[in-house]
Amino acid sequence: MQRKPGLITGALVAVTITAPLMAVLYLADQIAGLAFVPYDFFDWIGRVLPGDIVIRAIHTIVDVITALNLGETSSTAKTIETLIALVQFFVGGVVAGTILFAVLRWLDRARRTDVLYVVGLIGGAILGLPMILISLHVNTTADAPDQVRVLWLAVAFLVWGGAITWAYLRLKHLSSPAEEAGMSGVEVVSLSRRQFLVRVGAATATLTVLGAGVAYALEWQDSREYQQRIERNRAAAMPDDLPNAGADVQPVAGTRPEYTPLEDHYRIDINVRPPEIDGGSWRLKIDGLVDNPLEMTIDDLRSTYDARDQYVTLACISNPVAGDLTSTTLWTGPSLRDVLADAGLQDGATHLRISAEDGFYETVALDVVNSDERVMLAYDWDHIPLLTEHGFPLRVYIPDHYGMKQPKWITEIEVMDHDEDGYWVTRGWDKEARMRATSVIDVVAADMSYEQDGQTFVPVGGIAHAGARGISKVEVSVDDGEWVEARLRQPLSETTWVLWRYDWPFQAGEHTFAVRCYEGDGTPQVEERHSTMPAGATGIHTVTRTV
Ligand SMILES: Nc1nc2c(c(=O)[nH]1)N[C@H]1C(S)=C(S)[C@@H](COP(=O)(O)O)O[C@H]1N2
Ligand SMILES: [Mo]
Repeated sequence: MQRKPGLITGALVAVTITAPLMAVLYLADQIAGLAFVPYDFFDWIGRVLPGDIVIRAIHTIVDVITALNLGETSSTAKTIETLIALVQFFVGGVVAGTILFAVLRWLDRARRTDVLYVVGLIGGAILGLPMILISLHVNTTADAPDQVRVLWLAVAFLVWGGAITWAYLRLKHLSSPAEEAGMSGVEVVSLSRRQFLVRVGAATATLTVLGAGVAYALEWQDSREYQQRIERNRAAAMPDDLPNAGADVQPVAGTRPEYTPLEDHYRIDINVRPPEIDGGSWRLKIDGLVDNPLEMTIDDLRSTYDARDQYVTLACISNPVAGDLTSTTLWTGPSLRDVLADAGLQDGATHLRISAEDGFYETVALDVVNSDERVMLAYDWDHIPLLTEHGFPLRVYIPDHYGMKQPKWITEIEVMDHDEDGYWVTRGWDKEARMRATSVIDVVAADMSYEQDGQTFVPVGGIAHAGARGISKVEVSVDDGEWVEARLRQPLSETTWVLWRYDWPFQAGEHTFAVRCYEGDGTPQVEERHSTMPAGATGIHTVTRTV
């Protein structure tokens, strides 16, 4: 009698079959625009988990990146999310494969081989079906037709189940030394079983490395072309055009760029990979309580309405004090109220629900839209059509509010007679999400010190921002001394951050620098330390330096 292969063997088989499945899915995604389900699965989990868990998880990721100094927060966070997505799917696949192996082993009492194969295929279907449904539901990057995607994924998961069955049957017929020695109850992988596993493992490892390698190269090529597109734009639009080019207060070297290079603009959204929208077939729908529902192409929007340019500092509500989840660029597009006027608002209309390709949505009161021409639909950033990451082909701008109120990749604007909570509000973030006043020390430029009238000065510089409310004053205090006013550079616009500098009369030693700001109307920033949850971080930023 043969001794059936045990569960450790089963787990090894599951590993050797799940890894190439992932590589092949990735390759197919890169070559043929088929969906890469591990990302879809991760995105789906993020959408269905209870809001407080998701918010806490994001908060932890931001904390870890900040504490360990892992680099720019938003791109590092995406890398971490990508890794979690891959590990999660791999572990899930290995567990599922091991369970399938155990089931085969348990059912395998003189049953026919073809029955076991049917069981294996059912196992593949049980794993694959939910993945197919999830992918159809959340994927926004695949460009292959739905039927092709379904067929492809079905085949891939059935092959996965079939391959595990095949490995089980092969292993079963290979004897183990334990039974030769008459032992039982101890799992020993025999030489021949081991040889089989090594051979299968080597083959699938090759497939995995080759598949993933080629796919990665293709993805890298794409991102390089993307980068080149940004660089061409950089050469075309130089910062001399900036409206405050003649400002007399110059930024201290080491202060963050006043106008963020486009590729450095932070990116936050609920997708491992940003939705890829075909600009040609995309339409903006405006419906609900309107006299004439509209369906517009991006060219309609460009040609029908006057565009306005607005320099904007956007910030994420998850941005900690002095964090890097905030950036500044030029937004271009029509006022939302001009576009809405063409749809004809009906009596009783009070709110808009703005929905996006990725299932994200937010609401905004019509009073806000109609009273502020700066509420706009933006199709360009930094003089070029929105990059995929940042909402191509269309996003909305709502001054004075955190990014969570401003959907990217928008597809529909529904006019309603009531308010609704948006995506992040239902998950626990603040409903208003009004930007907090905040001020940050970017640099204590000891290497830029200079002498004047026998006194050495060290320039200290940074930013202050209060949404669309402006900054009237920034003050710096050294070693808990008196608050001294800093000089403010004329900002790019009333909706961007303000660069400030304070030329500090130098004293050698270790010093602690603190900064605080006042809004346009004189309201001081909140000095009390508070975490980002639920309404945005507050607190004084301090840095300690030995100069
Ligand atoms: N469709 C969609 N729009 C979205 C989001 C999203 O997840 N999906 N995230 C919002 C959040 S939380 C922020 S902070 C801003 C960030 O915009 P950016 O990535 O272009 O900087 O996008 C907002 N718009
Ligand atoms: Mo955000």
